[in-house]
Amino acid sequence: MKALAAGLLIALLGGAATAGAAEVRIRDYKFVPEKVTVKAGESVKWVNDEKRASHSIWFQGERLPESERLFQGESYQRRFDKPGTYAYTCGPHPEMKGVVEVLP
Ligand SMILES: [Cu+2]
Repeated sequence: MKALAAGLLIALLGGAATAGAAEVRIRDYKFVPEKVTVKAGESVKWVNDEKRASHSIWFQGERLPESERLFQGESYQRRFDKPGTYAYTCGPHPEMKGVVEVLP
């Protein structure tokens, strides 16, 4: 039990210190999961699993430029320093939507 608690603590500390706290896979023209939650200072990584479609990550509401198009196996990562709700879409497929919730 003690070892488990220590392991959990290490996992939590590690999560805060390293990038890539959450991962979103892109498949079947969807962001999976559609909503992820991270803490301020953590990053989200998107990976395209599609064989024949390229996608992008676009936080249009913040007037940020669209990410590069991701082809199969390619990824994009963004760090979130401020708490809030960040909605995004895919540039070429506006019907693909996702949300990143950033907790303090
Ligand atoms: Cu797309």
